[in-house]
Amino acid sequence: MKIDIVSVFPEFFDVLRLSLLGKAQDKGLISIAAHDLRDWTHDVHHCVDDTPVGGGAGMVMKPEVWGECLDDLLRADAGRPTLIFPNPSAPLFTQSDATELSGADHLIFGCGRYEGYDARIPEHYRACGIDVREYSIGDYVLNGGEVAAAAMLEAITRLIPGFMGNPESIVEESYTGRNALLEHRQYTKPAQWRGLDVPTILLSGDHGKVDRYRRDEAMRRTDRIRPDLIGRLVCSELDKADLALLGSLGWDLSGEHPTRIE
Ligand code: JD8
Repeated sequence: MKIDIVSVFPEFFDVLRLSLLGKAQDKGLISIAAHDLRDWTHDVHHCVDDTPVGGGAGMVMKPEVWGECLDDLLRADAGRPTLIFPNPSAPLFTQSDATELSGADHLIFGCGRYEGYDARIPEHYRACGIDVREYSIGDYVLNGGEVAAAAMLEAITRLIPGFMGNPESIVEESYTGRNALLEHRQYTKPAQWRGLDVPTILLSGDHGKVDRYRRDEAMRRTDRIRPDLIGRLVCSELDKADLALLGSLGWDLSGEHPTRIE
């Protein structure tokens, strides 16, 4: 996978040379290049922004500069490119999006700053037939798209086959798959620590009981912390123990998805 990142702070992405992302680059699984948007300006001040049309506070990123930059990166394309713009006013980026995009040939992240980028930038490239995505990473406001791009990039690349040392480690994770649940709590040695014990069942050596305990805990945590995820489960795909537990937690299981009994 080829990854280009455009930002007025390209040095922000030096961090991507660390840890697994660095190893994945060394293994040739991915290539990551961060570009300074100002390299595509032609004025002495390297201006990338201007006042909002219609008035208002702040500055908006100029379409001309983005257009010249993205045209160059798309021209040097390595397959079917996907253009991704972090944007707080866009749909939430999910594990499903990360899974889909982990199969992409070429990702180009466009990181905005100021009040954001001119809306015609994504509009233009969609009109050119490019796969353009705009995503938010959550309901809070950041100062720019760089943190969001790094988060999405990590969520995507860790799913690329060969990226994680142990592929099993991404199978049971939260938010993964059609019937996604939050993960159960994790423990390691020692079994007693500062008067706190690990759950006894985990020490039983009975893998069937341990699996059931972890599944029940995942259900209980999801019910408490993210009941919206319970509402997305498919009842016909749950086993009897799942259904019994959800019923005991106050969920109606008569429909396609669980609904909270009011
Ligand atoms: C891109 C500029 C800053 C946002 C005026 C503060 C994503 N979940 C998220 N929160 N914030 C962003 C995000 C923020 C950005 C840009 C993403 C480009 N800003 C702007 C609007 C209000 N300033 C984000 N993904």
